[in-house]
Amino acid sequence: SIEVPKPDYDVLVIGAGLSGCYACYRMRQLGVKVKVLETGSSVGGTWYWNRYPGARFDCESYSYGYFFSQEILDEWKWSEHFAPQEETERYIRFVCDKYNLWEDMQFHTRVQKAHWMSAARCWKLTDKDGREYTSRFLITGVGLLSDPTLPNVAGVHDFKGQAFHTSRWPKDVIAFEGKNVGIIGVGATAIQIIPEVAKTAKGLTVFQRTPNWAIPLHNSKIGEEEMETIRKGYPELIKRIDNTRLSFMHEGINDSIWDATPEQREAFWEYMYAQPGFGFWVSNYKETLVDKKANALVSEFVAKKIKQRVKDPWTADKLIPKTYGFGLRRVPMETSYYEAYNRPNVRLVDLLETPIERIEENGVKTSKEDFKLDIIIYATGFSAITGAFDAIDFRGVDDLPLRDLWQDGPKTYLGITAQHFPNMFMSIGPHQAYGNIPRSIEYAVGWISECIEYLESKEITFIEAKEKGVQEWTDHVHELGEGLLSNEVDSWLTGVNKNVAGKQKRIIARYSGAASDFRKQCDAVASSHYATFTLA
Ligand code: NA7
Repeated sequence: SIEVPKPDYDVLVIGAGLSGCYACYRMRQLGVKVKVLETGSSVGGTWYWNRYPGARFDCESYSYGYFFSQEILDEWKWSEHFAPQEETERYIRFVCDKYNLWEDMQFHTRVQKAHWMSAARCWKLTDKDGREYTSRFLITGVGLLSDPTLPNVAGVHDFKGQAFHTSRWPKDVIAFEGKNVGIIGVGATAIQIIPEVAKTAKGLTVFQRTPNWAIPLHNSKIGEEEMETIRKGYPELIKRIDNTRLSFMHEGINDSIWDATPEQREAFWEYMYAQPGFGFWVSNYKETLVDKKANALVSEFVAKKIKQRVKDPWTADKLIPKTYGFGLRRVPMETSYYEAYNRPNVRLVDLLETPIERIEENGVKTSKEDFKLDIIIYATGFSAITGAFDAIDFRGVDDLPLRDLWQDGPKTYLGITAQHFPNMFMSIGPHQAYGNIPRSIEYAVGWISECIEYLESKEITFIEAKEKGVQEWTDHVHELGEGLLSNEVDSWLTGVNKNVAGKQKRIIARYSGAASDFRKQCDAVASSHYATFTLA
């Protein structure tokens, strides 16, 4: 018989973002040989790539950081309620320093292929430079929003000025003084960067296709004393977060909009609009995101706010979404976003009225006008959720491409595994509970680590999701999505990206039940010793 070479590693991890760093930590705790492969030059993932001006959390810093280590909770000081990118990047590096994770990480390594080798019972990864790596298990930490996309308009590569996608922002400071800048897109990213660019640019033109419903972030600094209070409150905060639907610190409420008088509603919304963070979105009347009439009322309130804040009535009207209601896409959180349009140097262009015809050497040409620009910023988003998987040639049993398996939408078991892809585990894969992402990551990576620990203890070298499990889980995820108004709207949450062939149609890409229900089901599978999997 042919001798099968021993794999290089027990576990390979793709990506050194929050998933990959934590997976590295857990694998080392298990005492297995692990290697993390990362495209970038350092750790951070989302917080490494998205270094555009204004990039910051819109989830409270202390609810977003890792919870797994008491030492980290005790030692790290957050300086703002919603920390900026540079602080978060520093935080992740601090964690890697603390647990000396660096030595098991390899940077400048873009994984291009991940193939399951049936005979050798291992994964073989190939990077962009043709180097190969093998391991018995594979953990993907490739992120949810990590595969950036440019607009599919003619001439994107013709522009001679500086052009950046927000998530491929250079490390050098980009000066906007004296420059005419164009920003394409008005998603959560654009809504963070627009007020920053507006401060110094000579001219800023915002090219908007679909307006979004944004609400104020109300960020503020955290002093020493407040940080002490936050630290003391961690146990309680962690408990609270465990029980909220989206793992944010904001809790859903049970109050019905129909029990409130118009005056009470108004007062409640005024109060919530003045609160920091996602509260207005997730702690609103219980019908807001499921009942069209209720949704129309809250949308009317936010529209009124936009009209109050934007002086020019044409611009205000254009900034108000007409095709979908408040909260049905991921709500961007803003800091003086609407006020930016009151500056004389800022202008909004409605692409629904006057679409971009092409990008030219010196700017953007719409159906009506030529805009001469020095800098173009593409805040055009990502091929979300499955995009980072599509970007790698994943092959399972019998060389089956993952892209083929997921052609009509993802099919997973627990959002963590897929049939025909043995010994592969996904941290925040499709069909997992999203919301406060590090919470999803810590759970998934924890589940995966315990699973690998069990397999090792029983000398089991093969685990694969079964067709029945995948069918049932995928059906379950689809059922949970029924009745949610957000699933009737095109956005990255429903897997739509008009710039990507094959992403034109809405899919059910995420588990939309409560995070605690998601965890209960995964816990039950672990308690059954993974009885619903094929083990060998
Ligand atoms: P998003 O939220 O996907 O936003 C992308 C924006 O870019 C959105 O306004 C798009 O308009 C616009 N876009 C995309 N392609 C085009 C073309 N071809 N022409 C004009 N406008 C275009 O990405 P973000 O980076 O802002 O945020 C992603 C998530 O990261 C965010 O939700 C947070 O969770 C963090 P459209 O709506 O498609 O008309």
